[in-house]
Amino acid sequence: MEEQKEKAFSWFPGHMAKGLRQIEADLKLVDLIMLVMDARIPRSSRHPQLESLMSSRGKPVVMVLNKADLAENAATTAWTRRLKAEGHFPVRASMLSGEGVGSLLKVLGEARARALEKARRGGRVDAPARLLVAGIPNVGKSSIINRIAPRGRAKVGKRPGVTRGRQWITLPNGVEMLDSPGILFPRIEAGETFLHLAAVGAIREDNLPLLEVGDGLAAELEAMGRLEPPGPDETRLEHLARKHGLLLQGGVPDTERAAHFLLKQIREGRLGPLTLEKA
Ligand SMILES: Nc1nc2c(ncn2[C@@H]2O[C@H](COP(=O)(O)OP(=O)(O)OP(=O)(O)O)[C@@H](O)[C@H]2O)c(=O)[nH]1
Ligand SMILES: [Mg+2]
Repeated sequence: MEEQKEKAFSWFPGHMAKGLRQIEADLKLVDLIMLVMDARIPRSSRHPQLESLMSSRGKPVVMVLNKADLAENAATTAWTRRLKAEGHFPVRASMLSGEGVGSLLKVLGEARARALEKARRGGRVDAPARLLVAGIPNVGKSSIINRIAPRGRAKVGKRPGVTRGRQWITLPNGVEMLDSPGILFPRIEAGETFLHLAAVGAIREDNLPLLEVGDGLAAELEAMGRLEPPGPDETRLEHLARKHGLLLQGGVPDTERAAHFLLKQIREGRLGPLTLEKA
């Protein structure tokens, strides 16, 4: 039990606890929040603590279902519909194709108009619209800023944890965007959410129990009919290793490399559009 607890906590590094406190403070400064989610896992990429902080502040939240290019089209449509029905404001987006960028710009334009109106009512001439971009690691927060800002300068990278500190980026049209480091939940129980966060690269691979995660995801993909089942005398990872020639000396299947290979295939969309969580 104690060991289990420690395990669950070890996915929440100190800088993420700090990140959440920072966001709590930053919420006071902004007019609008972009909660960036991963369209492949719209359930697990939400952030309950972050959302309750946001709703307690009463600031409008736009839910960006990013990486839609990697997700199944119909599934993303179903999610958009469901989130709307629940009273949210979802925008499906891809920073690869540029899908959704127009909608996000429109939202920013409206926020700017509201900020101006508020400033004028207060007797001032001008006021920028301020916006916080937040979400779990590696969902594309910085990429969104770079797409929107004409001279985007937010640091982007394949691994989670690329953005270390908060950074304001000023747009020429009177909008200021605050990039924030990705944050996870303090407790992620082993199980589906954990597997899915691992699959989309929200958790650093060197923090993962690679064999368990690889086997769990292989089982899920197999059940979805997206991965060939193993033979009777081999495990899923052994099968995958043999199939892709990932062998140790003596022809022994390298299950660790097979798990790494599978994760990489999922993350990079090599298995085709894939939505792990359906609406
Ligand atoms: N296929 C695809 N890749 C994307 C998309 N958006 C971002 N990426 C890639 O995802 C990776 C992470 O992007 P970032 O913008 O650094 O993500 P982030 O949320 O700022 O990550 P942290 O700062 O680490 O929390 C990069 O390799 C991006 O090129 C998208 O819509 N589609
Ligand atoms: Mg970033």
